Amino acid sequence: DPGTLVITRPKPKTKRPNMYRVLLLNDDYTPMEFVVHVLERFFQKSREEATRVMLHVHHHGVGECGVYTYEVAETKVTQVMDFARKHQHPLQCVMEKK
Ligand code: NFA
Repeated sequence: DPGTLVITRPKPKTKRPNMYRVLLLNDDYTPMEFVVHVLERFFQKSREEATRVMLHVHHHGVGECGVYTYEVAETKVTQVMDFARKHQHPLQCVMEKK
C-alpha cells in the first residue's frame, strides 16, 4: 500500500494490574483465635487489626483480608486453605476480582 503513512502518538504503556480481594468467610466451628492467627501470619496484620477483621467476618459473614495482584492473592488463598486443613478447621478463604 504505497503512500500510506500512519502517525501515532507515543502512548505510555504502563498498565495497572488487575487487583483481587482476598476474603475470609465465616463458619460456626473455626476458633476465633485461629482466625486472628491466620490474619497475623499470612496478611501481616497487627493483633488489633486482625481481631477487628475477624470480628467483622464473624458478624457479617465475609470480610476483606487484603487486595493483591492475581498471583499473590492466589498464593494467600492456597496458604490459608492448606493451613486451615492441616489444623482441621473448616475456614474458607476466597479471592474475587475488584
Ligand atoms: N464464627 C466463628 C466462631 O464463633 C469464628 C470465625 C470468625 C470463624 C471468622 C471464621 C471466620 N468460633
